[in-house]
Amino acid sequence: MTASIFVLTGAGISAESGVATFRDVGGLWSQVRLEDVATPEGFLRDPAAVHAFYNARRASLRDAEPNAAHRALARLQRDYAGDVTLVTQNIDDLHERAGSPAVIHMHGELSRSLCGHCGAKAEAVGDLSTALACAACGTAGSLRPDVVWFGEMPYRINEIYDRLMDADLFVSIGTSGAVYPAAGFVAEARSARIRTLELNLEPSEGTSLFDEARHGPATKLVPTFVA
Ligand code: BJW
Repeated sequence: MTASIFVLTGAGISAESGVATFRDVGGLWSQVRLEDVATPEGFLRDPAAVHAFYNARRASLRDAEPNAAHRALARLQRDYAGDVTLVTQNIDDLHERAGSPAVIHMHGELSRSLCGHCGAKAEAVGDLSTALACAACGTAGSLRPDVVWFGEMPYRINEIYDRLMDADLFVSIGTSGAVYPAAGFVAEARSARIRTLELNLEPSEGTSLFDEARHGPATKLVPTFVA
């Protein structure tokens, strides 16, 4: 039987597309406090500042292009005979633009808005601001980026665990392993005797838990893995 593959990606896979990571030197968390921009409390305190942070990232994403690593994973999803589950922590759309047919965005998507009042989700066309009203319920000032902040439940988590437990191989690409629950996937895969492989620029926090770790840029490592 053909092996099932579960792939987890993080900010490192988009780094060579010019999208900033969080915890690398010069990364986003050295420029802004995560408590201010990536928590529900930060948004309540200063929604305009949080909108400005995500609007700037949405605008710079328009100039970014998928790289060889995104394209290799799209090829794997299309051509591999077995199941390939692609879960990303990234809120960019570079996997989709590279041609990936199915992507689970466990931390949400920059291109979408979420109404804090009625829960409606919509395409975020242009900048979000406190002046906008929700198209579904009409509440003014209720829109936020549809992303998962600290203290919130990642999306589709039960489906993710089900797919992880069904896999024969867990591959972690471009993530520091600092943020749960994704950081715990390697330990859970190991306890279920699923083979584990890390592809990352440098050893992640959980590197010793992987059966195998290859270190280098994603645009080199991922195409080699897929070939
Ligand atoms: C390259 C490269 C190249 C560079 N090639 N590689 C104590 C213990 C355990 C847990 C907790 C705890 N206290 C609190 C928690 C929970 C908390 C948490 O994990 N906190 C930690 C800080 C400890 N987690 C949560 O609150 C989560 N929710 C939750 O737990 O709900 C309860 C629950 C219970 C049971 C089951 C399930 C859930 C929610 C977390 C939400 C995270 N949100 C963010 C922001 C999203 C929106 C946005 O983008 O702004 O998600 S934070 C940020 O970190 C973002 C990322 O997706 C996430 C992970 O970052 P990532 O992708 O790993 O990036 P970096 O920068 O850290 O690493 C990049 C890596 O790439 C590096 O290793 C580089 O070397 C490498 N790299 N260039 C290859 N070219």
